[in-house]
Amino acid sequence: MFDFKQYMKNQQRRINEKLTTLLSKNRQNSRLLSAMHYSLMAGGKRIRPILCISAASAVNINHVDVLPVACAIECIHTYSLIHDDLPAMDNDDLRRGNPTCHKAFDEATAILAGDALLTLAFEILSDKALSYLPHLQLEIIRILAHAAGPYGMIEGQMRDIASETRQLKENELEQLHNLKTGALITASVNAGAILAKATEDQQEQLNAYAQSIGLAFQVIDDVLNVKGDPKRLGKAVGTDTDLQKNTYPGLIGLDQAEERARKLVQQAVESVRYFDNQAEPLRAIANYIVRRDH
Ligand code: GRG
Repeated sequence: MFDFKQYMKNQQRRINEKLTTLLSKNRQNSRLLSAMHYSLMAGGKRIRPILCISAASAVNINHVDVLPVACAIECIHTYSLIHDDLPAMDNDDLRRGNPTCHKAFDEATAILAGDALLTLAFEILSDKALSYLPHLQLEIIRILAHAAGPYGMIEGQMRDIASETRQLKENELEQLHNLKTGALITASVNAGAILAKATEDQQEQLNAYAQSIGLAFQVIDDVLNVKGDPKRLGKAVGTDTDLQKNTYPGLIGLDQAEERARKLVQQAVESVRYFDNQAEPLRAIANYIVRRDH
């Protein structure tokens, strides 16, 4: 029987150890590295890097070591959270139960820590010491840049901000969520699959899996912003309503939003039906996404 809790714990430990080595040099003397470390090691769930690792294992258990790529993805994710919390964006004081980066340090340091995590990610990804085939390494760099950039997460964030003053239609909200949250989640799965040399069919199935969980993840994020426990979430709730954000509960109601997330997770699990037991972590992560309380 697959032990999901233990699996997550083991993967989180591996990721945390690797992130620490990637960032350790002379941190004490550097305000910038301290701020990067502060946000990177603040207790995130590591869902995206674990998805990358799990997708690679689903394709080939003896896969190449994707841990550096997984860690680079977490750097990109952490940068996006630091910048999202800034006064010019969501202006949040708490993240993962701790003061946000700009509160713990200052605004300029937080901007620079985010910038530095993003650029560090691409330094890690392009390291020539990595043992990947060069054309695969280049392809994952392209996929992650695309997902994080103006055709992915940043465009999603732009639409999120621009739509605060008007009601979106459901298809517009879905597109926004797919860009803001889904793109990096999908790229995490696809990067793992590509490095493990997935066939075209496997890549398509994993891509479908990732798109479904990417949207489900954001729908549940919207739901938690309405009915989550602030202590468990480590941040305030009700902020989407205060900022007049377009959300699934706001658009289709809380129950319908939860139902939509459940359906998406069923679709995700269905997408990986031809994979064997090695895809158990992917199935368990999909189910965890609708059950999660933080
Ligand atoms: C500022 C360029 C830029 C982009 C920001 C991802 C994003 C775009 C903003 C984050 C805002 C937000 C709350 C989005 C909802 C989905 C999401 C990314 C939640 C946080 O991810 P988790 O739950 O966080 O994986 P942890 O803390 O576990 O790492």
